[in-house]
Amino acid sequence: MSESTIESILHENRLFQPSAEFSQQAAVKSLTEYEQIYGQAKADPEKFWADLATTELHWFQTWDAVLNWQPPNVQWFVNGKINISYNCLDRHLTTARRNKAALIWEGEPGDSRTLTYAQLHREVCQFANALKQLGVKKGDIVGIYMPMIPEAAIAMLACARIGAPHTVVFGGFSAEALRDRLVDGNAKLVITADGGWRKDAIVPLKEQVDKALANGQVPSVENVLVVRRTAQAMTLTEGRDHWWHDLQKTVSAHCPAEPLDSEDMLFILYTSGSTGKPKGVVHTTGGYNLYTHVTTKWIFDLRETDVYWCTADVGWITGHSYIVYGPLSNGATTVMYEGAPRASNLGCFWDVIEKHGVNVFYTAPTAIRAFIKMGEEIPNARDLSSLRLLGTVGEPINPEAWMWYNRVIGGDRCPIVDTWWQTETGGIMITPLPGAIATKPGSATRPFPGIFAEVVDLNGNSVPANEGGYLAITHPWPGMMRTVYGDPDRFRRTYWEHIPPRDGNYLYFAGDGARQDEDGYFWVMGRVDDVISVSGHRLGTMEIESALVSHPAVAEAAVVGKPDELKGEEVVAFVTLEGTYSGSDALIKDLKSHVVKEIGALARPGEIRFSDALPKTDRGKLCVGCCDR
Ligand code: 7RM
Repeated sequence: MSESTIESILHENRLFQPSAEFSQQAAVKSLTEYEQIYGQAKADPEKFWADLATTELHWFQTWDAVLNWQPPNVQWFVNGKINISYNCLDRHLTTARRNKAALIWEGEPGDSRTLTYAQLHREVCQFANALKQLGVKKGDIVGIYMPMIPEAAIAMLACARIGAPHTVVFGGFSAEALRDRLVDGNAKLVITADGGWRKDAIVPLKEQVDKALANGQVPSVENVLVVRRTAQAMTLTEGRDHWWHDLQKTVSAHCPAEPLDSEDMLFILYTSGSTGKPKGVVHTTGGYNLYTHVTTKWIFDLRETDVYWCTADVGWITGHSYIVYGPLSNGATTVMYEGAPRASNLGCFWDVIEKHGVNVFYTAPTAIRAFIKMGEEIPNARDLSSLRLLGTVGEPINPEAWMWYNRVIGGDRCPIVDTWWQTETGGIMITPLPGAIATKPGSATRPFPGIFAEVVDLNGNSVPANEGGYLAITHPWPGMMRTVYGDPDRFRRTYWEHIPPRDGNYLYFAGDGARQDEDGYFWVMGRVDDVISVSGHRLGTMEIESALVSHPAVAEAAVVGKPDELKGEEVVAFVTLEGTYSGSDALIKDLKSHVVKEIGALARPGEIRFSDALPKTDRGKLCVGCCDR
């Protein structure tokens, strides 16, 4: 964040009340109602979640205990039996939602497709049977490396249906990054597409999978299931690779959802941390289903006829929770868009809103800042009057961007939900409930009912209003991550040991700095660890440093985030070279492509500087723009 942004966040006190019209129709209609619900949840959190689990979800069998909390290990709805694919599909088929659009897909270049709940259910069942035919069983981990096409959601739901945890790897990650994640997760099968569209170009996804799997680098993978999307040239390896459209002809559309244990693993999603390789964040079935369901319902305030659009990629947690699981569990119509704003089509987002009459729109501050730069004539030339509610996620939103979003996109009539949460939290944690909580530009406002957040110091003491500290969550919640896959010790160290327990009560350390103002509103300032955020994407500085030192020319590397007007932060790398190398423009270019090859384009350094030596702490650790925490 720039100093002027920090300055404006510190002095921001404009208050925006939802209109009476919005509040009257909202799920939660007033501050009093929010406080009443929040109070009930506080008085008896287990009853609060259990009541919602009963009224909002289908269970094959009810639970013996709501919560088993043995910090840092947690279980929700112990021994309950549930299937999130059933909750997202089957239960809607016996209602008027059967022939309602579940998924509206807007593809590049110009394709589109709508799947009703009945059609989506059928495809998911077929896909699940194809997975079974390829030997996938309950508990087997399935890698998904897909473009933004309906089959990405279908594949996730098919895995969930048979109890095979998925691990979705963002299609912008490199073959190397994909390989590392498949190895860590011991994936048995990979689902991919021949290619995908990314800003007017085709990304050869299948080719990347071939590279990742080459020379037995991922011995656990037995089969690759390939969806045809771009129809470009590629090769299928006999016995290993299968076209989805071939298998689809052979499989039945009957596949009952497997009753799973509430704590059966639903997915692993890798996210960057301050040290080492990305962590496999583990989420389980029952708690995650409940948490994404209820947050979607109250925060996005969905009505039966709404068209809802979240612009994230399914490769990130936002896509998991708020394109796929949360909206479908609610029986909503969710839009999935394969494209992205680009020079050749600056207005594409607004075209999608106009074409499909989107009512609720959820995007990232980095996108909003890019739109501001393109000029308001572009959205002004489209009909955005269908919009009723706007949301943001991923990084702090600067008040100027908030004001622009409110006026130009929201026409001064749509509440904005600035939602703070993380891969680890499973769902949104701090956010306005749009009919109930007045907003302040740049503040995520107040915790969701059932979430207990505080700003504390490193001893776990609450800090006074308007003083900075660490954002912590003081009680378990159903959507919380269960562990780091294969590394429970790292889970404990990363989230539960920075702050000592208070009277035996463990606090979740979010890794963000924050303050609470005099009204109790939270202002999240950004990461306090060595994680940087480039266009809202989390990257560990150490990951990029490791990528750089794996290049033969590099002796040492130190990476920092530099404030950037559009991207939030930009990667800047300082490197020292091995004896025989000297710095040149050609080497800079080469090092940048090396990082792209090792991690993906999102990690490409904006700047690389050569240096004779790098600063070290007295214990010999590299220290550039960091503290020795
Ligand atoms: C959902 C997601 C998590 C990190 C988190 C923060 C930052 C996210 C906001 C935000 C300020 C927000 N998951 N962050 N939302 N900061 N205001 N509304 O982004 O795991 O990829 O990133 O993102 O630093 O710790 S994530």
